[in-house]
Order: sequence, then C-alpha cells, then structure tokens
Amino acid sequence: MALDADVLEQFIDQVKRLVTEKLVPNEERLVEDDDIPDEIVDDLKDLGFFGLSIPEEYGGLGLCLTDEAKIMMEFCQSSVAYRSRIGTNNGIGSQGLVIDGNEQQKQRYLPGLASGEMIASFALTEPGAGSDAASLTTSAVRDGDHYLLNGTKRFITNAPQADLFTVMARTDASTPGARGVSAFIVEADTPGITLGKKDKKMGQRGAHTSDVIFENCRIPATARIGDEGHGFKTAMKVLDRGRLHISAVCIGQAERLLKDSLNYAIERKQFGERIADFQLIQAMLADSRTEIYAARSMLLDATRRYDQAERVSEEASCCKMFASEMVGRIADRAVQIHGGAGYMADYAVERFYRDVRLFRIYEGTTQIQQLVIAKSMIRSAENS
Ligand code: COS
Repeated sequence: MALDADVLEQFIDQVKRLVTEKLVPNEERLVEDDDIPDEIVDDLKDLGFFGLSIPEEYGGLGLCLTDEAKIMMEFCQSSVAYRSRIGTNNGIGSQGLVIDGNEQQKQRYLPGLASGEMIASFALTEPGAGSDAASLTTSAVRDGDHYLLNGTKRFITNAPQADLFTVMARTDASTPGARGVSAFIVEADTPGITLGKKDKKMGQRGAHTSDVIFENCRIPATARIGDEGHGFKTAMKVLDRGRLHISAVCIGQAERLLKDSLNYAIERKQFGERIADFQLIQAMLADSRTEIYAARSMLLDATRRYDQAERVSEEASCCKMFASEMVGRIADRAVQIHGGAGYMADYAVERFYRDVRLFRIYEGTTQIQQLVIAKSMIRSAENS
C-alpha cells in the first residue's frame, strides 16, 4: 500500500527526529555494548518498524517497497546495526512467508514478526555454499508427517535473537542444484537446533551473526513453504526484494557519510582557510552528491516497477551493485576529507568505513550481481 504523501512525510519527519535525537547519540554506546539499547528497540516497536513490509491484515504497516525505501534512506543515516535488528523481520526473514507462505503459516507467524515480539532469520548460506547457493547440502528428509533437518548454516544475521528461521534445505538428494531445494519455517526452540558462537566481524557491532546447526531436527511437514523443490525460487524472490532494500540502506549510509564530511570540511581550517573552500575537497563532495543522486534515482525507479508487480531481478541487481559500490567510494572519500581524524575511532566515519564494506558482499556479492545482470541481458537478447 502506498501511504498518502502527507502521511509519509509525517512518518519520515518522525524517523528524522528519532535518528537525530536517539539513534546517533547512542551509536558509541551501541558499539561499546555490542548491542542496541532496549529502550531503542521499544521505540522501534512503537513506530511499527518491525512490520513495515508485513501486510496490514497480519498487523504490519503493509507499506509498498517505494515507501519502505524512502523510510530506510532516512533511518539508515545512523549506525547500520539498528537497521539490522529490524531488517530481517521486514525482509529476508519474513518475505518467504509473505510471498509464498500459506494462510495458516501467515496467520501463525506474521503478527508476531510485525510487532517485533518475534525475530525471524534467513538461513540459506552454508560453509560450502555461499555465492553458489544452489549447491547447499543441508538435508530435509521426509519422515511421515515430518521432515528431519541436518546441516549447518553460516553467517546467519540475527540468529542469536531469532525465534524463527526460514531455512532452505535439500529435500531431494538425487536432484543437485536449485530444483532439489525446499523452504521451511522452523521455530528456533525446536529440539536439534544449536547456535554457534557469535561471529567476530570487521564492523557492524551490535548486529549479530552466527552458525545455526541442525542435528536430527524434527519439524512438521506443514512447516514447508510452498511445494517441494520450489524453495530456491522462493529464496531468489526474497533476495530480489532484499537487494532493493539493501540499496536503500547503502544510500542512507552514504547520506550520513557525506553529511559528516561536509560538516567537517566547513569546520576544519588549513592554510588559513576552510578546507571546504579548496577545489580538491569540493570535487570529492560533488562526486559523492552526484553518486547518491544517481543511486537514489535508480532505486526509486526499480521500487516503482516492483510495486507495479513487474519482475525486477535485473534492476535489483543493478541497484544493489551500484549502491553498495557507491557507498564504499563515499566512505573512502569521507575518511580522506577527514584526513588523520578520519582514521581515528573518535569519528563516526572510521566506523562507517568498516561497516559499509559488508554491503558489497551480503545478499549477493558485486560479482554475483554482475552475473545476474549479464545472464538476464543475454536471455532477453536470445528471446527477442
Ligand atoms: N526469481 C524467481 N526465480 C528465480 C530467480 C528469481 N530472481 N532467480 C533464479 N530463479 C530460478 C530460475 O529461473 C531457475 O528455475 P528453473 O530451474 O525452473 O529454470 C532456478 O531458480 C535456478 O536459477 P539459476 O539457474 O539462475 O541458478 P544458479 O545456480 O545458476 O544460481 C545465482 C543463481 C548465482 C544468481 C544464485 O545462486 C545467487 O543469487 N547466489 C547468491 C546467493 C546470495 O545472495 N547469498 C547471500 C546470502 S543470503 S543474505
């Protein structure tokens, strides 16, 4: 659903206030505690942030992707760990259910996800299956009215907080690749699930990942999302949407980096002048502004098409690739504009520089986006 323009504007104003009054002032505390303060999680629940994308009939705000993206571009002008906490419930953790779940599954889980009472995670990646997701080996063997899950999932965002996992597992051992994979919704307290230690990462403190290990984990057959053998397609549809969401996250982060760079350039004096008056600094600021504008325009074109039910796999990969590479360049320039100060932990740009590195990797590396784009172009050319 698209919000009325004035309602969206009011929502965005509220988000801007939250960012400046609460999220940014708590960034250092978040890093020290490696966690988000409880009162901020409560604020996010009150604002409906856990259910932005979940349909209204299941307790969410039911926003169209364009409105969600506009909100994310504001919300993500603060530490990305805040987004990570609400990200899986709105995106990869819930969308398998929203897109391909049956009514009973939706009624059972979506209200808890929308309110933030439950956290959902997406378990696709494995130690031996990263970019080559279709080679996954976690097995789901049918046993009467149940399946037995065995295998290990890796780098699973929000696993330490999760109440629910969307798990991709191989139901047909004789069919290699995508067609042998099915999707399941698995409650985290099911016997046979253990978590690995919290991963130690380069950045994004406050956002947690870990292994999820399934050992003879018995789940009801009703936990399967869609038909047997359709789980890989569910995962890919979830990722199409997720890649657009991540593009909005990248743009928000880039806006913040540019804002900090501009403020620093105006305050900092060298050779008797503000460094903002030096043309070499101005070139970096202008390049960053232009690239953000380009990413934003691309994203809003792709989300408009998505909201009109067009298939946007190619466009989603274009946006994810451009936006994640763009924010990497902007983070690099931000450190450069700050000079020695930018290398110091006292300045947010040092932390953001490490945080944004992940965007070029998760939800499909830049190289995977290139493959998706090129394959789609070749397919269209062959069919025309
Ligand atoms: N929407 C719907 N269906 C899709 C799809 C999409 N976006 N992308 C692929 N499919 C379908 C294909 O049509 C194909 O179906 P058929 O067998 O009926 O023809 C099937 O899925 C397999 O697709 P494909 O042959 O393209 O699979 P590949 O094994 O070549 O892998 C890539 C495709 C590389 C694109 C996929 O493995 C991928 O995205 N890898 C990265 C994974 C990732 O992002 N991981 C991040 C972790 S999650 S945070």
